[in-house]
Amino acid sequence: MTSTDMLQIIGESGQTVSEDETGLPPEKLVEMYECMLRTRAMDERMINLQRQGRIGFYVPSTGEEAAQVGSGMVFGADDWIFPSYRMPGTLLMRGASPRAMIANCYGNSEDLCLGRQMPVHYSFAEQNVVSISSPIGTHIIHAVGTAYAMRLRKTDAVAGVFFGDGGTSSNDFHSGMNFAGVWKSPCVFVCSNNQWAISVPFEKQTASESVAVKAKAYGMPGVRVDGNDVLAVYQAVSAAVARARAGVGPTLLELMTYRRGPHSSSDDPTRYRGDQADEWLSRDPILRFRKFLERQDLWSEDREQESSTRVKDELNAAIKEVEKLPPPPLDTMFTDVYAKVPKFLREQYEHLIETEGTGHEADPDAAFPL
Ligand SMILES: Cc1ncc(C[n+]2csc(CCOP(=O)(O)OP(=O)(O)O)c2C)c(N)n1
Ligand SMILES: [Mg+2]
Repeated sequence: MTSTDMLQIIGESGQTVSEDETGLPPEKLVEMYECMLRTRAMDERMINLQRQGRIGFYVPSTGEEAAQVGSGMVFGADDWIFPSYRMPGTLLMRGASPRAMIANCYGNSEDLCLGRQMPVHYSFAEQNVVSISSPIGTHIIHAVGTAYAMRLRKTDAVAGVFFGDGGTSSNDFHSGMNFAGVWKSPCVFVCSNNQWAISVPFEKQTASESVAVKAKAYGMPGVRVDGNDVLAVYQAVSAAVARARAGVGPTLLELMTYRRGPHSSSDDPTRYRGDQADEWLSRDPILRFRKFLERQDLWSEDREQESSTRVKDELNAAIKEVEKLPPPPLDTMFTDVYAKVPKFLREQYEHLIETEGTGHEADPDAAFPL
């Protein structure tokens, strides 16, 4: 394969175009499909909430569901996930609860970060999902180090790190790839090449013919994958995880996909791009997988109706409940930071308790510090 060849299993009409080596049983295929539907429904619902002023910010991922769900399915419970901000499907597939994700976007008492993180910057300690970082690329070196630590501890756990095409221009991408190549850190680098880094197109991001080709310089395989083909993604990530787990070394995967929507709810892509997004509508990853399942008699119009109604009802019920929750208790600003609250924080806490309710702290014209 050259660095611009692309692994594809499902063609655009749902037909199999190369051997399906995934060995996934029918119930797993259906589970993946439903997770893709849930991811899309969540995207639509959350963007609407943002437009209605009910949450402050959201990062949509419509069109990238196969890349997310196909990779989320692969990693084991003891593996580590270092996600990017545009991959709710991976987290859902790993067992993260939609309710907790919604609570994070409201920053309320059920938010696992207790309102301390930006919306969409989830972390799920129980699922070994490390907190999403806003600075692009910084989590790449964390993943490489964590994976290496797993090896030192003589476990067979691996780390998966997810980033975008823009992330490959960060210093940390190169440092991380270099360290992982030299030390054979059991790490899988997953780049979702959605062609855009906010308003910067891929061809302005790099002079390389692909992201995958960059792997060669760091002494690891680089594989380009059709990121809108959930089975190709699953197969490529599985092979990379198996390779890392066996101690052979890291792999760089480039999942070719497209960011159909804006970068975030704060962005307006009509200011910098034409209508390529329309072209990608016909390569919709959900539609393609649906056609594949229908060819195998695993899906039907009736099942589609039942499933999408159920998924939307579940989301609406979760939103209704989460929206009623209060903000995080005030004292959690001070607790839950250090194992033992240090003296200076205790003093600040006591000062806050003294002043709370006096109106003093709420005076917008008061001199800083309040
Ligand atoms: C170190 C750093 N530089 C710049 C930014 C601003 N920024 C936020 S997202 C982004 C684009 C990232 O693009 P990509 O990696 O392709 O991910 P995508 O948004 O396409 O999923 C940039 C430049 C940042 N968050 N961190
Ligand atoms: Mg991108």
